[in-house]
Amino acid sequence: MITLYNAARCPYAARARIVLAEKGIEFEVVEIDLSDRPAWLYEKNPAGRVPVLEEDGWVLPESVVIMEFLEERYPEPPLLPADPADRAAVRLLVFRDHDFTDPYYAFRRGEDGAREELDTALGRLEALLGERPYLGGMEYGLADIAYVPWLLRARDMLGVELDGFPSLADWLARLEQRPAIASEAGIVAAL
Ligand SMILES: N[C@@H](CCC(=O)N[C@@H](CS)C(=O)NCC(=O)O)C(=O)O
Repeated sequence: MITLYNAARCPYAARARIVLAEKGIEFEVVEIDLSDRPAWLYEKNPAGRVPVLEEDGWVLPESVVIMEFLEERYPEPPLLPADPADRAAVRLLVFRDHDFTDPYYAFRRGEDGAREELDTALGRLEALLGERPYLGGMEYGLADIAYVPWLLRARDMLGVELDGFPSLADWLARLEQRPAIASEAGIVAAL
């Protein structure tokens, strides 16, 4: 049985939630209050962070590693492309997620100049999505799942309009047609 140590507000945990939902995996959720987290969480993840995935007593932290583990453990439906070069391109995009998340958090903290930096980061995604339907290429998958939690939060919690980024807005609208992403959008709306 799979257990997800989760926090609804956490975009990293959202990655695990979405992959689990896309693959139709049954799992239990243990919600962690990060402002008063239990001491035992450090036994599961010395960093004291969520998400943590547990499978029959074996624990795995780190959202990117969790996504990859789930992809290998439950290969259907595939969320990575078949071709090694295409897979590497997805992994590179995920590896560089901080190019988007750093400006996002700077904007959330209200730092000077952060809005411009966030717009630059949004522009990079817009350029990618002007060339292909999904961040990872022709098919939806882990690259989209890795970024969409921040896009939903930017739009729905931080009031970032996507009007100036039509390919990105279209990508987000297409993703929200998927039950796994619609469910995550619902979680964000309830925060
Ligand atoms: N690199 C980690 C980051 C996870 C993370 O930062 N989670 C946040 C919540 S969104 C957390 O648990 N924060 C608590 C803390 O930093 O003490 C991952 O990808 O899973």
